[in-house]
Amino acid sequence: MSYRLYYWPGIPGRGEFVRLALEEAGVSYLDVARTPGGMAAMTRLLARGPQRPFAPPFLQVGRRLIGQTANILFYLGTRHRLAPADEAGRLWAHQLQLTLADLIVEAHDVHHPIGVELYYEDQRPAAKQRATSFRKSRLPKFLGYFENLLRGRKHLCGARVSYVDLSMFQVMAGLRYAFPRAMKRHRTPGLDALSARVAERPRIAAYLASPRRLAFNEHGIFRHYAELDG
Ligand SMILES: N[C@@H](CCC(=O)N[C@@H](CS)C(=O)NCC(=O)O)C(=O)O
Repeated sequence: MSYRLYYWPGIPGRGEFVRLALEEAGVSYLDVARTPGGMAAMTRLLARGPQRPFAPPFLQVGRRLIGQTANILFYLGTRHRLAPADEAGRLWAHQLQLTLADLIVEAHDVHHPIGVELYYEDQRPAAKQRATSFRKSRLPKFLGYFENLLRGRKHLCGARVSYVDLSMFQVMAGLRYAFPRAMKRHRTPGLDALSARVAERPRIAAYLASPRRLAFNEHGIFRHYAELDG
Protein backbone atom coordinates (compact mmCIF):
# COMPACT_ATOMS: atom_id res chain seq x y z
CA MET A 1 0.00 0.00 0.00
CA SER A 2 1.30 3.44 -0.84
CA TYR A 3 0.44 6.56 1.15
CA ARG A 4 0.64 10.22 0.21
CA LEU A 5 1.38 12.51 3.15
CA TYR A 6 0.61 16.21 2.79
CA TYR A 7 2.39 18.60 5.12
CA TRP A 8 4.30 21.89 4.94
CA PRO A 9 7.83 21.38 3.65
CA GLY A 10 10.72 22.69 5.75
CA ILE A 11 9.40 21.99 9.26
CA PRO A 12 8.90 18.73 11.14
CA GLY A 13 5.68 20.11 12.68
CA ARG A 14 2.68 17.86 13.08
CA GLY A 15 3.65 16.00 9.92
CA GLU A 16 6.48 14.38 11.87
CA PHE A 17 4.10 12.39 14.07
CA VAL A 18 2.68 10.80 10.94
CA ARG A 19 6.13 10.29 9.37
CA LEU A 20 7.37 8.45 12.46
CA ALA A 21 4.42 6.06 12.30
CA LEU A 22 4.87 5.44 8.57
CA GLU A 23 8.60 4.87 9.03
CA GLU A 24 8.12 2.46 11.92
CA ALA A 25 5.48 0.61 9.90
CA GLY A 26 8.02 0.24 7.10
CA VAL A 27 5.52 1.26 4.43
CA SER A 28 6.27 3.36 1.38
CA TYR A 29 4.92 6.90 1.33
CA LEU A 30 5.38 10.08 -0.61
CA ASP A 31 5.92 13.34 1.29
CA VAL A 32 4.03 15.19 -1.42
CA ALA A 33 4.70 18.85 -0.57
CA ARG A 34 8.45 18.17 -0.62
CA THR A 35 8.29 17.12 -4.26
CA PRO A 36 8.13 19.48 -7.28
CA GLY A 37 4.57 20.72 -7.70
CA GLY A 38 3.59 19.15 -4.39
CA MET A 39 2.62 22.40 -2.66
CA ALA A 40 0.18 23.21 -5.45
CA ALA A 41 -1.33 19.73 -5.13
CA MET A 42 -1.73 20.22 -1.37
CA THR A 43 -3.38 23.62 -1.84
CA ARG A 44 -5.81 22.15 -4.39
CA LEU A 45 -6.87 19.36 -2.04
CA LEU A 46 -7.37 21.82 0.83
CA ALA A 47 -9.56 24.01 -1.37
CA ARG A 48 -12.11 21.54 -2.68
CA GLY A 49 -13.98 18.34 -2.00
CA PRO A 50 -16.88 17.59 0.34
CA GLN A 51 -14.59 16.05 3.00
CA ARG A 52 -11.54 18.30 2.57
CA PRO A 53 -9.35 18.67 5.65
CA PHE A 54 -9.10 21.96 7.52
CA ALA A 55 -5.32 21.97 7.71
CA PRO A 56 -2.24 19.78 7.10
CA PRO A 57 -1.19 17.16 7.94
CA PHE A 58 -3.49 14.89 5.98
CA LEU A 59 -2.99 11.51 4.45
CA GLN A 60 -4.27 10.31 1.09
CA VAL A 61 -5.12 6.64 0.87
CA GLY A 62 -6.57 5.90 -2.53
CA ARG A 63 -9.33 8.46 -2.94
CA ARG A 64 -9.77 8.98 0.79
CA LEU A 65 -8.31 11.99 2.62
CA ILE A 66 -7.75 11.60 6.36
CA GLY A 67 -7.05 14.73 8.40
CA GLN A 68 -6.22 15.56 12.04
CA THR A 69 -2.95 14.09 13.33
CA ALA A 70 -4.52 11.93 16.02
CA ASN A 71 -7.11 10.65 13.55
CA ILE A 72 -4.43 9.75 10.99
CA LEU A 73 -2.51 7.88 13.68
CA PHE A 74 -5.66 6.12 14.84
CA TYR A 75 -6.06 4.87 11.25
CA LEU A 76 -2.42 3.86 10.78
CA GLY A 77 -2.18 2.32 14.24
CA THR A 78 -4.93 -0.18 13.52
CA ARG A 79 -3.58 -1.10 10.09
CA HIS A 80 0.07 -1.48 10.98
CA ARG A 81 0.05 -2.94 14.51
CA LEU A 82 1.05 0.37 16.02
CA ALA A 83 -1.83 0.36 18.49
CA PRO A 84 -3.36 -2.19 20.85
CA ALA A 85 -5.58 -4.72 19.11
CA ASP A 86 -8.62 -4.41 21.39
CA GLU A 87 -11.09 -1.54 21.36
CA ALA A 88 -10.39 -0.41 24.92
CA GLY A 89 -6.67 -0.29 24.15
CA ARG A 90 -7.19 1.61 20.92
CA LEU A 91 -9.36 4.18 22.69
CA TRP A 92 -6.74 4.59 25.41
CA ALA A 93 -4.05 5.14 22.77
CA HIS A 94 -6.26 7.72 21.05
CA GLN A 95 -6.92 9.47 24.36
CA LEU A 96 -3.19 9.69 25.08
CA GLN A 97 -2.52 11.01 21.57
CA LEU A 98 -5.17 13.71 22.04
CA THR A 99 -3.53 14.66 25.33
CA LEU A 100 -0.22 14.98 23.49
CA ALA A 101 -2.05 17.12 20.92
CA ASP A 102 -3.12 19.44 23.77
CA LEU A 103 0.49 19.70 24.93
CA ILE A 104 1.62 20.43 21.37
CA VAL A 105 -0.88 23.28 21.04
CA GLU A 106 0.28 24.75 24.35
CA ALA A 107 3.95 24.49 23.35
CA HIS A 108 3.09 26.31 20.12
CA ASP A 109 1.03 28.98 21.86
CA VAL A 110 4.02 29.92 24.02
CA HIS A 111 5.49 31.76 21.02
CA HIS A 112 2.08 32.66 19.53
CA PRO A 113 -0.07 33.56 22.56
CA ILE A 114 -2.12 36.29 20.87
CA GLY A 115 -2.56 35.30 17.24
CA VAL A 116 -1.48 32.34 15.11
CA GLU A 117 -1.50 34.63 12.08
CA LEU A 118 0.85 37.20 13.69
CA TYR A 119 4.66 37.11 13.77
CA TYR A 120 6.36 36.09 17.00
CA GLU A 121 8.09 39.49 16.98
CA ASP A 122 4.67 41.17 17.24
CA GLN A 123 3.71 39.32 20.43
CA ARG A 124 6.94 39.06 22.38
CA PRO A 125 5.82 40.52 25.75
CA ALA A 126 2.76 38.23 25.85
CA ALA A 127 4.93 35.31 24.75
CA LYS A 128 7.24 35.90 27.69
CA GLN A 129 4.32 35.85 30.11
CA ARG A 130 2.86 32.73 28.50
CA ALA A 131 6.28 31.05 28.60
CA THR A 132 6.53 31.57 32.35
CA SER A 133 3.15 29.94 32.86
CA PHE A 134 4.03 27.08 30.50
CA ARG A 135 7.39 26.38 32.14
CA LYS A 136 6.18 26.68 35.73
CA SER A 137 2.75 25.12 35.56
CA ARG A 138 1.78 23.34 32.35
CA LEU A 139 5.07 21.67 31.39
CA PRO A 140 5.52 19.95 34.79
CA LYS A 141 1.87 18.91 34.82
CA PHE A 142 2.06 17.26 31.39
CA LEU A 143 5.49 15.70 32.01
CA GLY A 144 4.39 14.41 35.42
CA TYR A 145 1.26 12.87 33.91
CA PHE A 146 3.13 10.91 31.22
CA GLU A 147 6.04 10.04 33.52
CA ASN A 148 3.60 8.55 36.03
CA LEU A 149 1.88 6.47 33.36
CA LEU A 150 5.24 4.93 32.50
CA ARG A 151 6.15 3.91 36.03
CA GLY A 152 7.34 0.30 35.77
CA ARG A 153 6.26 0.06 32.13
CA LYS A 154 8.12 0.14 28.83
CA HIS A 155 5.29 1.53 26.73
CA LEU A 156 2.67 4.20 27.25
CA CYS A 157 -0.10 1.84 26.18
CA GLY A 158 -0.32 -1.83 25.41
CA ALA A 159 2.44 -4.42 25.52
CA ARG A 160 4.43 -3.25 22.51
CA VAL A 161 5.47 -0.04 20.83
CA SER A 162 2.60 2.14 19.61
CA TYR A 163 2.24 5.40 17.73
CA VAL A 164 1.82 7.08 21.13
CA ASP A 165 5.38 6.08 22.09
CA LEU A 166 6.67 7.42 18.77
CA SER A 167 4.83 10.71 19.29
CA MET A 168 6.05 11.00 22.88
CA PHE A 169 9.61 10.64 21.57
CA GLN A 170 9.01 13.52 19.15
CA VAL A 171 7.38 15.70 21.81
CA MET A 172 10.32 15.15 24.20
CA ALA A 173 12.78 16.01 21.39
CA GLY A 174 10.79 19.14 20.59
CA LEU A 175 10.56 20.25 24.21
CA ARG A 176 14.30 19.70 24.68
CA TYR A 177 14.97 21.79 21.57
CA ALA A 178 12.63 24.62 22.57
CA PHE A 179 13.23 24.69 26.34
CA PRO A 180 16.67 23.15 27.03
CA ARG A 181 17.08 24.94 30.36
CA ALA A 182 13.57 24.32 31.63
CA MET A 183 13.70 20.66 30.62
CA LYS A 184 16.89 20.13 32.65
CA ARG A 185 14.94 21.00 35.79
CA HIS A 186 12.62 18.03 35.40
CA ARG A 187 13.42 14.45 36.33
CA THR A 188 11.83 12.24 33.70
CA PRO A 189 13.72 8.93 33.78
CA GLY A 190 10.83 6.95 32.30
CA LEU A 191 10.29 9.36 29.42
CA ASP A 192 14.04 9.62 28.79
CA ALA A 193 14.35 5.83 28.62
CA LEU A 194 11.31 5.60 26.34
CA SER A 195 12.81 8.24 24.01
CA ALA A 196 16.11 6.36 23.87
CA ARG A 197 14.33 3.07 23.11
CA VAL A 198 12.33 4.68 20.28
CA ALA A 199 15.45 6.31 18.79
CA GLU A 200 17.18 2.90 18.79
CA ARG A 201 14.45 1.05 16.94
CA PRO A 202 16.08 -0.02 13.66
CA ARG A 203 13.61 1.66 11.30
CA ILE A 204 13.44 4.83 13.38
CA ALA A 205 17.25 4.98 13.75
CA ALA A 206 17.61 4.65 9.96
CA TYR A 207 15.00 7.34 9.44
CA LEU A 208 16.62 9.75 11.94
CA ALA A 209 19.92 9.40 10.06
CA SER A 210 18.29 9.98 6.69
CA PRO A 211 17.66 13.25 4.80
CA ARG A 212 13.93 12.61 5.21
CA ARG A 213 14.22 13.70 8.86
CA LEU A 214 13.85 17.48 9.21
CA ALA A 215 15.54 19.46 11.98
CA PHE A 216 13.58 21.67 14.36
CA ASN A 217 13.70 25.35 13.44
CA GLU A 218 12.10 28.68 14.26
CA HIS A 219 9.26 28.26 11.74
CA GLY A 220 7.70 25.23 13.38
CA ILE A 221 5.78 24.29 16.50
CA PHE A 222 8.76 23.77 18.80
CA ARG A 223 10.91 26.91 18.54
CA HIS A 224 13.88 27.92 20.61
CA TYR A 225 13.87 31.53 21.76
CA ALA A 226 16.29 31.89 24.68
CA GLU A 227 14.10 34.58 26.30
CA LEU A 228 11.22 32.09 26.57
CA ASP A 229 13.33 29.42 28.25
CA GLY A 230 13.71 31.25 31.58
N1 LIG B 1 -5.66 19.67 15.22
C1 LIG B 1 -4.93 19.62 13.96
C2 LIG B 1 -4.16 20.91 13.82
C3 LIG B 1 -3.66 21.08 12.43
C4 LIG B 1 -2.85 22.35 12.31
O1 LIG B 1 -2.98 23.28 13.11
N2 LIG B 1 -1.98 22.38 11.30
C5 LIG B 1 -1.13 23.54 11.10
C6 LIG B 1 0.26 23.12 10.73
S1 LIG B 1 0.99 22.15 12.04
C7 LIG B 1 -1.72 24.37 10.00
O2 LIG B 1 -1.33 24.25 8.85
N3 LIG B 1 -2.66 25.23 10.34
C8 LIG B 1 -3.28 26.11 9.40
C9 LIG B 1 -4.48 26.76 10.03
O3 LIG B 1 -4.83 26.41 11.16
O4 LIG B 1 -5.05 27.62 9.38
C10 LIG B 1 -4.00 18.40 13.98
O5 LIG B 1 -3.62 17.95 15.06
O6 LIG B 1 -3.64 17.89 12.90
